[in-house]
Order: sequence, then C-alpha cells, then structure tokens
Amino acid sequence: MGNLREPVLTDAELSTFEEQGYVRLGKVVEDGEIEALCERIDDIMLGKIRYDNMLMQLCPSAGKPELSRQTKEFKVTSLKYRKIQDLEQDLLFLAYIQHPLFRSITQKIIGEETSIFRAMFFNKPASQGVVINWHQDGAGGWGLSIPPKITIWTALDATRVANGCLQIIAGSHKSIIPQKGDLLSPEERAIHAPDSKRMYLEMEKGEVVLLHNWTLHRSEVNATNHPRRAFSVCYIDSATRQVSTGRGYPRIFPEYVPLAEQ
Ligand SMILES: O=C(O)CCC(=O)C(=O)O
Repeated sequence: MGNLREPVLTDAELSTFEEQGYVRLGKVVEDGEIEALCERIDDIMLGKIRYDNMLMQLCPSAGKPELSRQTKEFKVTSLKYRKIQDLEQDLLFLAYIQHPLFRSITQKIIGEETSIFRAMFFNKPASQGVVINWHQDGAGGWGLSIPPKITIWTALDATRVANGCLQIIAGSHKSIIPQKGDLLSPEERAIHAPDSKRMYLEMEKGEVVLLHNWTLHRSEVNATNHPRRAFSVCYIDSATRQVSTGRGYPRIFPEYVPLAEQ
C-alpha cells in the first residue's frame, strides 16, 4: 500500500487548486491497478475487447487519414489511437472514475450529483502523436449550460518533456481567454502563454493531477519509442446540459446512471 495517498481532498489541496488552477495528487491506486488499465486500453485498441458506442480516433500520425476522424466505431487493430472516449462503459475504467478520492473532490468542488462530460484515453503513440496547442477546456467550444470546472488527469505512463508531458500555465484559470472556441490565437498565446510562464508537468506512472478546465495547457509530440498514455476525466454538475440539444451526460456519483437510463 505504501505510497498511496488518503482518499480525501485536503483543504490545503483545495486552496492550491483554487489559486493555481492545478494540484498534484500523487498516486491514488496501486501500480497493479494502473497496469490493468493499461492492458485494458491496449486490448480495446487491438480490438480484443469491443464496445459499440465508443468514440475512437486513430492518431493522424499513423498515416491513415481516412481513419483519423472521431467516430463511434472501432477502426483498425493498432496501438496508434489518439483518443478513445466513453470509457465509463468499461467496468475497470468505471471503477477508477468512481474512486473515493474523486468522489471527495467532486463533492467539494461540484456537489453531490456529478456526471462526466468525457472519460477519455489520450495517447501519444511511440515516436508519434500530435501537438496540442495552448487551450482552455470548455472555455467556449463545448456548448455546456454550466461551465465545466474540473478534469482529473492520470498518467498511465511516466510523462517527461521528451514524450510530450502536459505543459500548463499556472494561475491562468481565472478567466476565459480565447475570443472564439477553446484554442488561443497566436496573439493570445503571446500575451497569456509566454515561454517564461510555461511549466512542464512531468509525472510518474499512476500519478494524478487535478486541473481546472480553464488552466491553459498544451502538449508536444512523443519523441521516444514508448507510448505516452493518459486517462482524462472531466466531471461536471449533473444538471449540465448540452445547450444545442438539451442532452445530459452519464451520471457517476452518487451512482452510475448511463445516459440511456436517465
Ligand atoms: O493529454 C494531453 O497531452 C493533452 C490533454 C488535453 O489537451 C486535454 O485534456 O484537453
């Protein structure tokens, strides 16, 4: 058990999150559980385990542009997926999403009834991946009735500068910056994300960071010959609706209720 943290967000962590827009939470589950998530996601990429309704995108760097659109279908047996969303359908990922620490965090920051906007695998395949430029998640691009506040990002592999670790601008979460959508324009980047403010968030395998959705972040390609896998979950108030359709989202706390059963 050794180095696992307590499953409760402390007041000090909460104030760091409020001030800085991020807080490192350490490891929340045993290494074996992270390894099981890694094996499960590899099995999903390889098509050994299949789900009907999972949003999947092959990494554009895999050289098959016709398969790099995000659609709810399995594309090809490959470890070069970039994104796989809707992972709450998988019981192993669901159990992780419902970890008691994440319950404590959502109770303190969101409320009793919490859903997820997305539960997503973010991959930078070995020697590949794409650059994701400076953006704020859900600043304008997601069309939600209640602004999303938190993402819990877990490193499934150790992340370093060389394999495209997260880069953030601490304290940038206090206002919405982009004029349009979530991505900063070159002019906005020059003002709000100068190199002098960039932090490289290198993390160990299994380490977790709580991010405010508006904390500016980006990542580079993976220059190593090992994958850089990560699992990112955006928790939202269950009252949140997609403005254009009125659609809700899968409930996670107090218990899991898939959209189809709401
Ligand atoms: O995993 C990454 O490198 C980037 C993640 C990201 O941009 C996001 O969660 O919006």
